[in-house]
Amino acid sequence: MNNFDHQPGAELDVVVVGAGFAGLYLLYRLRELGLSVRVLEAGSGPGGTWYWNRYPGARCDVLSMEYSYQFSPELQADWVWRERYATQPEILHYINHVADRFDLRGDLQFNTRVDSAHFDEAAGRWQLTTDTGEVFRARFCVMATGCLSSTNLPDFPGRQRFTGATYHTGRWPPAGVDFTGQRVGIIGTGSSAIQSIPHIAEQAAHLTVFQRTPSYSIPARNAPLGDAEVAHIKADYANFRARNRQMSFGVDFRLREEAALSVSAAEREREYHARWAAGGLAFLGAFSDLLVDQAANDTAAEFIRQQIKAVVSDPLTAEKLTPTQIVGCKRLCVDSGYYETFNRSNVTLVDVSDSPIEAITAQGVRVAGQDYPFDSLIFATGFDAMTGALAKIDIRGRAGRPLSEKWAAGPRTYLGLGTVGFPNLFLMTGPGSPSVLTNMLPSIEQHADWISSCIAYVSSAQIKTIEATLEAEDAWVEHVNVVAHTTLYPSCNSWYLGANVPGKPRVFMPYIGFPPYVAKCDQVAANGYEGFELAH
Ligand code: NA7
Repeated sequence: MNNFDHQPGAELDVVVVGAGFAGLYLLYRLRELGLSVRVLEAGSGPGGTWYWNRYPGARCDVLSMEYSYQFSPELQADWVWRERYATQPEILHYINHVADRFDLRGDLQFNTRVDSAHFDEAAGRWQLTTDTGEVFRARFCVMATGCLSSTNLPDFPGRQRFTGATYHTGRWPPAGVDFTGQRVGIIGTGSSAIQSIPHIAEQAAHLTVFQRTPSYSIPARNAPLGDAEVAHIKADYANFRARNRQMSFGVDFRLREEAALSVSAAEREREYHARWAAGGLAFLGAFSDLLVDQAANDTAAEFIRQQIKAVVSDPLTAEKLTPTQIVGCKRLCVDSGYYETFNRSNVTLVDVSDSPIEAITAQGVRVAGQDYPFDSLIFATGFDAMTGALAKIDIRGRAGRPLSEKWAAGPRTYLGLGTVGFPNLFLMTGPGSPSVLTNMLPSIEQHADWISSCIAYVSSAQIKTIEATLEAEDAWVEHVNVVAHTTLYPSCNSWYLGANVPGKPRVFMPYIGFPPYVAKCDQVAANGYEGFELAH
């Protein structure tokens, strides 16, 4: 193991940006190679999205026995998850445990935000500057900056005028917030809002929810993990993991092979009821064609609409909460008591789909001429997903060309791992890779394994630079797009498409299909990194 003690201005083999799940595991792999590495992280500790998203009720929507590293059999044998779906504090505890257990902290530098990353063509080095005034030079630069790390805060007129407290779910104060006795407003009804609303409603004197688009949400049915269930998985963890890696999303949705309309209406109803009762994202595995056939999707959507109607007592509120779009097109939410919360007398739903938020005033929020006064206002308005964190860094490649200029019409990558004009730069779970349409953990491990093997190969073969070819990149971008258009995903205004951020180019960013993607990456490596130019 290399315990490289970084001196200011010293040359590194690799500089990694971000100490979330991706940055940590990549560091582990690169250290095994004996490389000098520095991981730069804006937060005061490891965890990435799990460091920042501390809002009440924050939880992963992938089962904890799956949402964890698999690179170390000892780690996965020893670690004990307490609940089916892990809470944010438990996940953060796990990440800190991993940092300690594998002695990673020596190469992690916190409270350091990377401002720029420029490729010095003459020297063949990346040079990074930080908000701490430091400069780092390295042969390779890896952006492990996360898919959901750059918050989206819409420019509501008058936003600065509000005199009460404001919060963004993705930048929650570590000490937590006590809303007892307060009038609280929350803008947004995506996953973060759906998880936090039931908790905030229990504390606040009154909670007002501003909804632009209703989301579909499936009950989590969270519960403590039973010893027998854990023992069963742990007895054969490696095969459990191997099986799940063969699933399209890298996670077991218990996919049923029939098409929705190939079975009787009664059978469909039975299946949906069973999935609703079991809870979670596996609802989407009810039939093989829910995400590719509109008529099939309609049957699932209609089932969920009926559940909302059955849970929410006030018919007008139920109607407002009822989505009309394609289910699963925007990320499906997983909740604990979300719809039930609207039966509380201290919760009000305000539909802003027809009359957008007019202004934020000193006292609160104005919609359609009506003022809603608050003590605290929460923005649950999501993220500039997948490209947002990269866009915040001044990244420049050959001839000083900014990445923002190259990606002006949307991100262009080869395999989501590299981009033409930016040699020796790797992206982890970048646009064009399966990333957010998978269980992130196996995707992260697959990328870290691939990138570290690639760096080992390039270093041992005395190759100076590795860079995607334009031909390979163009073909991959086209392929990602073609695959996306065989599904229903591109048909709604989701963050997968960048549609949630005004002015962001509308491009479907994740690659759909984990197993074919892994096969392609393996084939590229086996063929001497085909599609990349290796320059001596
Ligand atoms: P999401 O899912 O992007 O949700 C953001 C919410 O904020 C969504 O309901 C938006 O409505 C709403 N929003 C955004 N801008 C506005 C404006 N200008 N006015 C009113 N409402 C607005 O983010 P989350 O943090 O909840 O979840 C992100 C991911 O984290 C999630 O998918 C999981 O993977 C974990 P819209 O739907 O755009 O009409």
